[in-house]
Amino acid sequence: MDERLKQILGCFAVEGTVKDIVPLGNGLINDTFRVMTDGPDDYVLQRINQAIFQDVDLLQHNIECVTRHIRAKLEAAGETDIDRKVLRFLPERITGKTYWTDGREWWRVSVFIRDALTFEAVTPEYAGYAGVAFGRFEAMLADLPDALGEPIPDFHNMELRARQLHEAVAKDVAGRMANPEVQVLVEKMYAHEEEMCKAERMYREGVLPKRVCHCDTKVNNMLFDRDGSILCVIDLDTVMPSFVFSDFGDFLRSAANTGAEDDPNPDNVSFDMDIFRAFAKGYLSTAGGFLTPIERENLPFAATLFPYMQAVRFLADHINGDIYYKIKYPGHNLVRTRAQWQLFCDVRQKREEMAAIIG
Ligand code: GN1
Ligand code: MG
Repeated sequence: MDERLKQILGCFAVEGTVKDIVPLGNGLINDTFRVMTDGPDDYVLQRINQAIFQDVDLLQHNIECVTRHIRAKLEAAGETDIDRKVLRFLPERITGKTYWTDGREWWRVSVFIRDALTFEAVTPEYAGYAGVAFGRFEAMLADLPDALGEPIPDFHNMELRARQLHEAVAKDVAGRMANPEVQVLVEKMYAHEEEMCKAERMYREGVLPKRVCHCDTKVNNMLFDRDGSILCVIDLDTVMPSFVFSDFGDFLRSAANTGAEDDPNPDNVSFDMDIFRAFAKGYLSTAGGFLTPIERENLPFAATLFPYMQAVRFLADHINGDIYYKIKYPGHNLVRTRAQWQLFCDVRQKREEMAAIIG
């Protein structure tokens, strides 16, 4: 067992004796560990990637507000088993804050939710439960009394992401523009730029609101109970005001993909309409009441936006020399780009079919 990790844990009010610390999950940003104890709870220990989340105080403030609010809502609704339905972060012993830092690294600890399942892929039935859960998550946060900051400013702002691609291409720090395939991908992305920056324009025109959204609703950020129902949504780092498109689109980007996010064979990648249908139905059952007509009619746009945005982000990171996402092998971000681009092309052809389902 890593003694340093054990020492860091000692800064938090954990109960019981630590028995083991093992890597957990496969996030692309933070480092995550499961802490086994002989006490009542196991824990999740996480090193926050401070290069990406530069204002950890703001980050944790958001998370504390959100978890407190959801907990109060669940209590008011008379729910049972609440500790498995909302995350709980431990205070650091001296400062009482929900993170510890030595000025070089930032760490936090939450209670590990027992007997929960995570998936990289779901059936239509489970996608339906996920839709219900995301709609409910957004509905619960609609009356959040606290103002949330943006832990990553303009996180899902497509205009910013497009600009970042242009900057990466102009600087070409890693010499990757020499690859003709990269040039072709860049040109293809530029060709769709105006179309895909529609949400920002609608926002400026005052016809599209921002709401508190999760902004990282990929399928492996949800915890399922043994019976298939959703326990809770985890990975709250990016909860912030955004367009509802964020949660709707990013879930489908991951769940409706018939291949992997980084599938080396783009032929495996397509957009599964059965997942779309089930998820949209579930989502509209809980979110339908608060969505404006413009939000609702643009849900098919949202399903196209996120594969596009992710392709742009992966390609920009490839061109920048792989400085943002963890990679498992050289060229991984280019492989991810190809797969997301394939998904975008496929989902885009299904816009009318999606619109007919949304109604
Ligand atoms: C990152 O940390 P993780 O793997 O849940 C990223 C998301 C991307 C996702 C792609 C803060 O999420 O925006 O959609 O990778 N998170 C951040 O898999 O950039
Ligand atoms: Mg995650």
